Amino acid sequence: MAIIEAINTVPVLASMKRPIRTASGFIESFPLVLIEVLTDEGIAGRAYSQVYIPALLPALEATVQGLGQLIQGRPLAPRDIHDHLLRRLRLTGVKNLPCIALGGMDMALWDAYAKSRNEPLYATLGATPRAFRCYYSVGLYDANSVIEVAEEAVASDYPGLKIKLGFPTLAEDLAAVRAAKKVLGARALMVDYNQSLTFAEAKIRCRALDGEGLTWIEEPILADDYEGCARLAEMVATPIQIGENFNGPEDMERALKLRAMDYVMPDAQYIRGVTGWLDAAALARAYNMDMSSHTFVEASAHLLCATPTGHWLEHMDVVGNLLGERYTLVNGTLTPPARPGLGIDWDEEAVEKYRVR
Ligand code: SMN
Ligand code: MG
Repeated sequence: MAIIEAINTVPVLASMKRPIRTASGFIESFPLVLIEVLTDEGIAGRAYSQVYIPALLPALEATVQGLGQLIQGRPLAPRDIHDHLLRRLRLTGVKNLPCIALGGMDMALWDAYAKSRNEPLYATLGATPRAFRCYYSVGLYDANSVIEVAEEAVASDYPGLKIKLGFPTLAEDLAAVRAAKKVLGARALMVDYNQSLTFAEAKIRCRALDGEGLTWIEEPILADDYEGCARLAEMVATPIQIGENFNGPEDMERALKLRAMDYVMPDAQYIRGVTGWLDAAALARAYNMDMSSHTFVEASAHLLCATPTGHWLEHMDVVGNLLGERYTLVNGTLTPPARPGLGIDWDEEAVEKYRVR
């Protein structure tokens, strides 16, 4: 079995086609740490971690490098390494930066492992490739500006669109929803409050949105207020969606036990990479709950093929400008490439252009 020889990192600020404005923050460009795991057999596993605030990018890179020191010299066995790191980090805890650093590292390790078997990741996971339906995920747009992004979604034949909500008034939220629906017609519309409402305000707004035929209402209140989410899910007919902030499958299990949501959408890094995702997919099957992805388009395209209750793929193109070969949408669906591993191949010139040091 190959041995891990080195872990290299490159911090970048990836430009986005459209910056992401949410009711809880603003992402102009995406702070990423590109992670490369090199083995003694010359294999390079590639993935990335992302943090939403540029000022935290150095801390994330240092955390990835710290984890790298803990795994150098070990055999390329992603599950063993995952468990080793959880044990070594017991005193520190694996939440937030350690969690997303581990998640990105895990994805790079599985990329290397699949490459060592010369097969795409979906094949290593025992799955066949599927053309997964995608929704176009954008930021906060009012009743006027949302028309353009909704038209873009239709023009690219996305079967769904997700917009952010959380304007100062409910009337503005409803106006944006109705303007988008007018353009979308029968296509799906999801909304995302990014944890911006109090429970009292969430009761008012989610009930008011109930008649709008939305596919889901995402993170209306604080992501870890599972009891509050469970109460909302009981009160509101529209499905409540959470999951991008689960730090590992353990958080997901706690939320599931409380029936905190109708749908679940783990984030590939926060759920702790491929290893964590597979545990999460098993939980979603056990609770018979539809499971969607959150960002990390490239890894999610593979992982959803190995997810029994796979639902939607969130299409937010974070690294498209850095890739040598993009993941192309076909009629609003995405199929993982048949290239070995995740299929991520950085365009070195573009990486140089966006790197921050
Ligand atoms: C989101 C949050 C942070 C960065 C990108 C996207 C959002 C989503 O919660 O679900 O797309
Ligand atoms: Mg969200």
